[in-house]
Amino acid sequence: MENTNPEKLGYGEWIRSMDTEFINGDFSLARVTEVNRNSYMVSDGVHEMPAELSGKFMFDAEESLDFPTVGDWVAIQALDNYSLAIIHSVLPRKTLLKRKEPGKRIGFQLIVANIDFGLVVQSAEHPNFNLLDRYIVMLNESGIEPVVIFNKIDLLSPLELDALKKDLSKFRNLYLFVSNVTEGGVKVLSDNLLSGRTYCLLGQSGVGKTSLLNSLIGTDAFRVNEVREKDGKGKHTTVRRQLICLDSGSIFIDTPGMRDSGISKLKSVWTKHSTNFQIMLQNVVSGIARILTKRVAL
Ligand SMILES: Nc1nc2c(ncn2[C@@H]2O[C@H](COP(=O)(O)OP(=O)(O)OP(=O)(O)O)[C@@H](O)[C@H]2O)c(=O)[nH]1
Ligand SMILES: [Mg+2]
Repeated sequence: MENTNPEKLGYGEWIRSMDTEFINGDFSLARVTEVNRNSYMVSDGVHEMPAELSGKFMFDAEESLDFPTVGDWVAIQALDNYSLAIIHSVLPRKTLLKRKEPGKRIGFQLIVANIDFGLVVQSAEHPNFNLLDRYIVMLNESGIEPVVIFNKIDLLSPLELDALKKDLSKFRNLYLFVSNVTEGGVKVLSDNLLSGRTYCLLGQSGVGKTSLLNSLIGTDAFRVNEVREKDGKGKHTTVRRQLICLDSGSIFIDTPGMRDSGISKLKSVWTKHSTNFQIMLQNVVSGIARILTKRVAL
């Protein structure tokens, strides 16, 4: 692999174990950084370029699951001095986050692939425990570690913060409080991000996912927008999923706020009394414990 840097994109042992089967001859390895309807952006860690699917790929693809999504590793052929890539195949996925397509009986919309941690962001001012529940179920079913983040704590009075902590007693304090305004909690998160791991920001529009990404990067690189005062809901500022490499070595995927209906079809199994609740709680615990205590060098 000359003049490429897949390590920057999270290339590690897992993908190394299978890339020789897919990457040979004229093909090289890249990761999908953006999807816009049927056009793609891919990166090999040095060059980011638009990409199209090969004719054979289009012919062979049978269902939505066969198509690339953000975070996928793909075998490409770079053309015209890296101005265009042809995608020949999608490498097997470590994890896949998907949801049922609205209105269709069968069929999935792919959200992101190959992520290690799902950062579920909520506004501390307008928490939605029901939705949080469903995000955790969705991540759990996909084998992705959830990390729960309550943002905008600067908007709460000390009394309101105490009340929220009480509501959160079922998390046994395993969540992070952050503020992009005071930057409280941002350093804790940033210090504990693992190099080479992929994190996906999830949550309703307006909760501050992109703002958190900007705080982590330390610039206003990505666009954010005011929320409606009435209910604190956002206006869907981020319109597409995008993969970004942080200087610290971790990889982030920002997503547009999912409409609540998008995941409301999921049956919640997370009730206080079920065994599943205990299992999920343990997963949340291990997810956060891992993010907070381990730094893994790939
Ligand atoms: N007070 C306060 N406002 C914040 C904080 N974080 C973000 N905001 C504001 O919340 C609004 C929405 O932020 P975004 O980062 O665009 O939210 P988002 O979750 O990316 O929204 P979508 O892209 O629509 O999904 C903006 O006006 C931000 O300035 C915070 O910690 N405190
Ligand atoms: Mg956004």
